[in-house]
Amino acid sequence: MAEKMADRDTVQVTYHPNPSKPSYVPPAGAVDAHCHVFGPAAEFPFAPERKYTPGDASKAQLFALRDFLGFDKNVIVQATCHGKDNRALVDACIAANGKARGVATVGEDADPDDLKTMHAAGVRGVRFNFVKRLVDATPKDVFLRIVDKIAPLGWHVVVYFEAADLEELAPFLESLPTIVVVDHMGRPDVEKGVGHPDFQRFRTLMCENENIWSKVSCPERLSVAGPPYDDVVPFAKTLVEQFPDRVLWGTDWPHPNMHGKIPDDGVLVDRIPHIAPTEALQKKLLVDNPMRLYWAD
Ligand code: 0GY
Repeated sequence: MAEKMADRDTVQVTYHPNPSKPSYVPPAGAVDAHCHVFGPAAEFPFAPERKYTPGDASKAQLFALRDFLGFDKNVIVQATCHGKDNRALVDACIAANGKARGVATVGEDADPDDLKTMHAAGVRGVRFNFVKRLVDATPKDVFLRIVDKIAPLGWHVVVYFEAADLEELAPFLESLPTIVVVDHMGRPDVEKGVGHPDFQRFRTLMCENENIWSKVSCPERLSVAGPPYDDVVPFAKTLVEQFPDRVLWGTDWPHPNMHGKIPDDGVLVDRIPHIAPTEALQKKLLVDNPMRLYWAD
């Protein structure tokens, strides 16, 4: 299901001005493992090749939301609107004082010294984006050369793609030597149901490749029913129960491109006990798994 894109240069503020306080209290040390910072544009301009222009969403706002929702740490993921300019991400990671890690976007020409500097700031992975409305295509051999550069640092690869593209992408994903984290469960079409061959293909991919993880995030993007996103729960719950040690959860704040359907972050947090019904599963999802992947060193 494609998000509706606004005109490229129309500034879209896509976060709730006043999210509700969730009833669910995350375990101590919980990590929001998928969120972004945007700008401020005056300090960190958006990329000329961007496909949308978000409103500023600063590190201070992100950290305030983290505390308000009962989380302890963030994994900040480079969004396409900043292209390969990771300065806003690195700035936020440094300012978080050990409470944030980052996933950057780099090119095959990335300078090894710059990668080391990013590592020191908290970057632990790179993101490869295959969503056609967000990026122009990058050849797979370029991605493989990037992997050659980042793998020695112990970094992993985060991939974002639509369910319809999985069949074509699977051999590439299976060839990657690092941990591979799939954003938003590979964006299933929730109207097809968890039993559909498309979602089975995704489960099989995870079954057969122990290095492939999934974020069980973004019900607000995938839902047809709308809040509280009950139609997405079976997908996330299936993955959490089948792969409890390879799932991550994130708010996706500030929800790029969700203009018109801006989610309440408190409602998103209150979905967690529905997708991870036991305290043991919640602790793996929110603490143990992200700590192992992002805070091992
Ligand atoms: C997300 C989703 C989106 C955008 C980006 O990098 C991005 O621009 O990730 C989207 O529009 O689906 O994961 O935050």
